[in-house]
Order: sequence, then structure tokens, then C-alpha cells
Amino acid sequence: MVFILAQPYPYPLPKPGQFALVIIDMQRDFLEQGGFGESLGNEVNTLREIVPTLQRLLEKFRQEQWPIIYTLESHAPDLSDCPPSKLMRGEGLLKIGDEGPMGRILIKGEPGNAIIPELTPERGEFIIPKPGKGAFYNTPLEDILQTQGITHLIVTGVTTEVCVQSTMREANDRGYECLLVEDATASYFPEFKQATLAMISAQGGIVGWTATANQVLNALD
Ligand code: C5J
Repeated sequence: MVFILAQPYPYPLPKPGQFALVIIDMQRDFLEQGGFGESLGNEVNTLREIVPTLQRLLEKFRQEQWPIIYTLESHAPDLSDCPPSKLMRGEGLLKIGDEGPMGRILIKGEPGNAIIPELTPERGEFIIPKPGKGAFYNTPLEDILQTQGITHLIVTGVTTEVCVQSTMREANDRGYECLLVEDATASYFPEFKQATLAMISAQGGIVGWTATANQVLNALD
């Protein structure tokens, strides 16, 4: 069996096909000016440093034709999948559904809702729009994982303490073995990222494992 050197102890990798790369919400809405992230008052460039690392992981998974799953935080144009509580949140000028420089904020099909061009999904890769922060609520993710026989998730994306952590916690409760790639996840708040990494692997891996992209790629070679 192959192991990834990880925190809090080596992560056992199952057979190829049984683990997937999960890329959470690497959307223009979070990484570019004029999107949802900026409308909440965040400095969006903070998230861009993980893009080259994600490209390296993607290249390996594509080369080997291993499963790749993207998520998008995304709402229907009529906002029927957006609870009023979420709609009201935030103190910025623009709220979900409002017209911004990249189209309507966080709305399916709008330019700002797309994955950033550097990471554009390719044919055969799964793309899961999700109305919540976690990737299981009101999405086909569980069905996809079951149908594909995927048991282990290599998790990446933004933001570490919100959508990434919500997804990982729920995946853990559903019995998936999750590893968060430390340098392929980012937050607008570096201290929140560090705290999340620490709490994931604390107490003997209470939520899962963490490792660097090099540790992951070394084990996969
Ligand atoms: C947030 C996300 N932070 N993708 N979404 O609202 O983490």
C-alpha cells in the first residue's frame, strides 16, 4: 500500500480510481475583482498564490486519468435555492443575485461564477454547483462518489475555513477519508487557514489529514 507522508500520521492511499482530487470553488467570484469575495470586503489576490500548486496537482491527475471533481458556489437565476438568511447576509454594496462587473453575483452561468481560466475543467471532469457552503447539501456529490467507487478525497480550494472545511467535515461524517492539501487551499484570513489546518488533523485526525502538494505528488509518482 502507498502512503502519503501527512499530519497526523501517514495517509493510506487506496487503488487508483478510488481517490479523487476535489477542487472547491476556485471561481472568478472568489478570486477576481468585482465578485462575491470582494463584495464582502476581502482582498481577493490573497487566494491566487495556490493556483500554480493546483495546476501541478491537476496535471498529475489528468495525466493518470484519475477522477477530478470541481465544485462551484452557485445559485439558480431565480434564487429559489438560496435561503433568505443567506441572501440577507453581508454588509457590502452587492449581494447574491445583484448585477456586478462580472454579471450577477454567485449566479449559475454568469461570467463571475465560472472557474478561473487557469483551472478550466476539461471533458470528463465532474462539475458540481452547490447552493450551500458544504458540497453535499442539495447536490449529487454523494451519488457520484458512490457510483464511481470513490472512498478517499484529496481536498483543495477556497476558502479553507468555510466551504473547504464544511465539505471535509461532512465528508468525514459520511465515511470518506479526506486529506487537505496545505498549499493548495487558501483563505482571505491566513490565521483562519492555519487554525483550520491545525484543527483538521488534531486529536489523531479528528476530521482527516493534511499534507503539502509535494508530499502528495511524491507518493503518487
Ligand atoms: C465563502 C467559500 N467563503 N467558497 N465561500 O463564502 O468558501
